[in-house]
Amino acid sequence: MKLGIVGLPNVGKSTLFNAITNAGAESANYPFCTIDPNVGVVAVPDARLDWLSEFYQPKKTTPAVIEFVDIAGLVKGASKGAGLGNKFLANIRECSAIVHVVRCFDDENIMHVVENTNLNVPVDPMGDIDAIDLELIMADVEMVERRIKKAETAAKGDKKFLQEVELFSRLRDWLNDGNSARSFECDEDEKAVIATSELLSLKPVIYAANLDEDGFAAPDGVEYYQQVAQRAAKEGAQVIPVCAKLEAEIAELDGDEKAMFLEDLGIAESGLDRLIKASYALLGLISFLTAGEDECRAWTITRGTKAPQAAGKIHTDFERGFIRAEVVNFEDLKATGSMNAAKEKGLVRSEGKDYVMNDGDIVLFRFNV
Ligand SMILES: Nc1nc2c(ncn2[C@@H]2O[C@H](COP(=O)(O)OP(=O)(O)O)[C@@H](O)[C@H]2O)c(=O)[nH]1
Ligand SMILES: [Mg+2]
Repeated sequence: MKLGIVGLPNVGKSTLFNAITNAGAESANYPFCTIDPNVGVVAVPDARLDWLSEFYQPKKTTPAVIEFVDIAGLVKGASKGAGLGNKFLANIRECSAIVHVVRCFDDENIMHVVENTNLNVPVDPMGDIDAIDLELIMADVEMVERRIKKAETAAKGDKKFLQEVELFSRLRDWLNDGNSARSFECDEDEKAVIATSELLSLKPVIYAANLDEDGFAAPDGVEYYQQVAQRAAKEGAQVIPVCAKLEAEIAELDGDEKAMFLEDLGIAESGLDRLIKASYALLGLISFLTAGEDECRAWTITRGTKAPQAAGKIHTDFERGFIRAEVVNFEDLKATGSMNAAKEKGLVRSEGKDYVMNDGDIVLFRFNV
């Protein structure tokens, strides 16, 4: 599952992407952090995995990863073919969620452009968000129009498709009013139908508010940031303050240096780490862990996954021959200090095939094939 980094030109997308890719390179165990120049794989920061790795001193530590794509070329008019236009929109279509970078810093040396890439206009986060949203919405209108036509044709043979015509017509009107598909109100069945249409403005979004260093140190006092935060709150979306330039510098530091640098800045966690974690959550992903002297590892599953399917992430045999899972949640292990102590306290449970995995479960699967 990939996240697309979108935004107007010069808002800091590539700077942020490079920071992300560098951070990936730093977590030594991931050999190919850049698949192609615009796609980067990054380790998901996980204090639990760090703790386990410290505890077991394994030969290998393997983090969970997610992919980011730097999607360049979006300007106002892209849905009509301006900039990289449709190519850009196709790139977003392949992503499961969107990180929308919004420029929240002034810098007279860096042009702020919205439509004409030669025309410098004042920094305006709300205008930027509207401009990008509108491109996604206009692209969606075209998709929905096509869907309506198809349903109309199908309805000639089977009346049940009239419902689809009606639903997508309502959605088209909503989009035409400048609203995102995300905020379209309908019942669960209708939602499921709309979900099959791969609309851009339906994808979940996180706003990355790109501030300068001073702004990043105290984002709540920055007017630009407040605007984005309010907008995000209204949409039920998250906003993460970042300073792309600073993140790029932080990403070049190793573990201890990084901790010291952040402490100097008075922040507990880099914006990038927060963004990566929030992105992971936005995709509906959680991690379970396996731990031992050979390897400590975080595995990615979607929320709601049951034990046998989680086992299948490790090996298909684990799923096929699943017997039970021995589970202790990380917090219980940490509190008791060791696996044996956790066992003595009865905190290591034996779970069957209907067990729904929790984030941070440490698991040993029993199987027989
Ligand atoms: N002052 C300042 N400049 C930044 C920041 N982030 C990016 N820039 C600069 O803005 C310019 C455009 O950034 P870039 O990442 O290439 O933007 P993109 O077009 O969105 O990919 C570059 O010169 C960056 O160095 C920031 O946080 N503060
Ligand atoms: Mg760029």
